[in-house]
Amino acid sequence: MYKPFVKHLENELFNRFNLQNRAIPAGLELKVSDRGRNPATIQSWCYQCRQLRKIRYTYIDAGESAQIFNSVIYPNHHYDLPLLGVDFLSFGKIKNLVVLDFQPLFQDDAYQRKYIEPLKFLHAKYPDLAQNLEMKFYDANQYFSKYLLFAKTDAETVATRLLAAFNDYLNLYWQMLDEAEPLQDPEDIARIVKAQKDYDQYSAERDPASGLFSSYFGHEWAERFLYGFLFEDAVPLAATAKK
Ligand code: BLA
Repeated sequence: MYKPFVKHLENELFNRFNLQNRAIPAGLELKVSDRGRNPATIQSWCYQCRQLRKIRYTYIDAGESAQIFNSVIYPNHHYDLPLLGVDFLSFGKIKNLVVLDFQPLFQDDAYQRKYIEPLKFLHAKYPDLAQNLEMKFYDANQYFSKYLLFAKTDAETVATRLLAAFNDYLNLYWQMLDEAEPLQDPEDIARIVKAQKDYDQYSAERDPASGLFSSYFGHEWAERFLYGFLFEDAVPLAATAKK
């Protein structure tokens, strides 16, 4: 269901950047579950280039029961740009949840004006994908923008509207990256390193997918996947407690 989106992202990335593979820890790049009635496969890809230090995307294919495309793009630490976040999910073809955002690292007004206001017109262009839903797992005011696309929708809308929206958001993101001036002050860079790390910690702790990973692939694999790949700069809670 979301495979055309993966293809689109890949084409964009390979056409625009000089990508290098970025290692995925052994055993995490591909896993097949034989647990449920429907076999589930989870596969991930990870790259880096001069402007982007981590580009990861993951596809879960559990046939009709689940199709999920998830991605985060982390700019190089010289850029304070938001992260590009993608989470497109379908369960049983009926429950479709799509989230697409420029995930802000900071919440001050200057940052909002610079990186979030430019999203306003795109957000307005896709009212069927911008439903102002309430968040249950995450705090909407922390690493989300007010112009995120967030919708519970039908397969028809996914098939006909989402690719255009995805393309528009991606293009704006590439444009911002192009125009961004790399920061040089070590203090600025340290602030970005910390903000990206905090994002990983927050996301690993809240991720509503952890139960889903456990149910398909087992708890141990799920924890490794979360802390060893998806949000590798996060520290598992148990480990912080021991310090
Ligand atoms: C919700 N994301 C979800 C849910 C799941 C995932 C299972 C809950 C769906 C439900 O309501 O039943 C799935 N999350 C994943 C998967 C991965 C993951 C498969 O990290 C990793 C492979 N989530 C993101 C990113 C964004 C994001 C990058 O990982 C940003 C665009 C958003 N996901 C997001 C939001 C919700 C969600 C906003 C709704 C959660 C809420 O209501 O608080």
